[in-house]
Amino acid sequence: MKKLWINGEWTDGAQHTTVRSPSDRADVVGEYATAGAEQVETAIAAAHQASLSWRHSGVQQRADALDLIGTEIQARKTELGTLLAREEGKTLPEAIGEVGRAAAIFKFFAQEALRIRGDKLASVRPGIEVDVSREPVGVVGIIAPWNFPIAIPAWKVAPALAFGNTVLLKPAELVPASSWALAEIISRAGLPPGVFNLVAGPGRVVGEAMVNDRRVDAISFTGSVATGSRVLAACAARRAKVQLEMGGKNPLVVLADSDLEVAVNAAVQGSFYSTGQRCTASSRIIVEEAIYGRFVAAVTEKLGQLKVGHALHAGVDIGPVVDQSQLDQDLRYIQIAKDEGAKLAFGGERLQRDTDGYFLNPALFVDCDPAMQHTREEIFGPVASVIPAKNYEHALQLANDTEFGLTAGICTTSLKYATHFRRHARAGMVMVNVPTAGVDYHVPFGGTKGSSYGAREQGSAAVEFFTTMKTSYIAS
Ligand code: UN1
Repeated sequence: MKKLWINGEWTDGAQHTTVRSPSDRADVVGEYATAGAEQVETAIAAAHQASLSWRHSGVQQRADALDLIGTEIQARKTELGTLLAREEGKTLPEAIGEVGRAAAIFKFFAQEALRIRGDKLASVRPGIEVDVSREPVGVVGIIAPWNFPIAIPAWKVAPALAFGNTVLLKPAELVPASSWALAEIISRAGLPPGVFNLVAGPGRVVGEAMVNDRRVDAISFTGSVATGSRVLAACAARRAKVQLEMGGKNPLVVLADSDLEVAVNAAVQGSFYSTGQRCTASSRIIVEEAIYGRFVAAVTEKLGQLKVGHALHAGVDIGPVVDQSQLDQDLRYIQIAKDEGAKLAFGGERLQRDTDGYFLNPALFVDCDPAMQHTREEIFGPVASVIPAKNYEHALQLANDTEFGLTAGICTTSLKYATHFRRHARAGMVMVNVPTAGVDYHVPFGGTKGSSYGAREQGSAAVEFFTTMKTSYIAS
């Protein structure tokens, strides 16, 4: 049984959960403790107490700890990637890549700890100086999703610690294993007790307690729109700082002048890799009429070459769906699309493999109308809808016709259209000739409209959320 890490001690939970691999239900990844009200209370009290001194800790101490964590993650990336692939179902190369990303994030924020800047200005009043500095927010509650079991915890935990906050990490219920492994590494990095706490468990126990407790100064959340909205309401009620990363219905525009191979790769990778379970996935592929037939034929051919199967098997391109309820959701939307009259050009059916897993053939719907429900709501699976566009202007209008605004992609060889799209796409991230999913770790991440709320994550933007400003006036 893997325990919780609270106040510098491995602690029993109130209950436990058995993690099974979505590639093979017979493969038990492990037993993980889950917190009840008592453990959450202990963790919040510990994080609060630790915050009183950790906020004054030296930046070299923080940088050293984060660097050590990053180095160990990197050294163990195959082992940790295997664990991640087993618990979440992304393929082994994708999982190892994600672990490498987590390592890089810790090393990046080790350096960022040294770059916390302030400002010094003359006061408008003679003989007075003004000093603007950044201070830790205090206790940060982190609520992570299941689709990036180590990278997302990393990109919230690392900046929180780098900027002097204490942390309560609640991993998604489906994927406690990677967070446990991360916590075990962090437990040996020399942080004082209570600075980092792993409080795995159900949202209604752990999440609820964190978002409603006055001792938790800030909440960083990635997950669904429905849960994000509840988190926001709870934080707003007690005026806690909050950042939310939620859904996407990201468009990939393919213009007639695009390089067909580049466009097909962007579409297939962006829509279906990681089993389409990314908030950055391209789920609406908007294609100019002049290239429509050739593009659909090429994507369909490419999908026929992909291997769907066990996440750990060599040569597999697409792993299983994460669990039964996500599979049910994917199949429900596939049925909705059929009922709405969208044409299924490829896949969409459950696949049987040697092991008992949630395998789904990627689904490509074509000739979709932008009013259809499946083209408007986030599915979070390997399902993409191709929508025809008359020309660039029409494609841009379709791209922006969504309540979401995370990423928006365009494939074109035209500088004019690429530039226009960059300026007019209503999204937080724009991709030109690259997939909408798959982002760098050292630059800001986040969206507009219904996709995100609050300060951006990652890169140079992370300091905004994880610090607060103090303006001092000094008369000498
Ligand atoms: C990526 O596309 O590399 O939950 C990252 C998600 C996003 C992360 C996507 N928050 O899918």
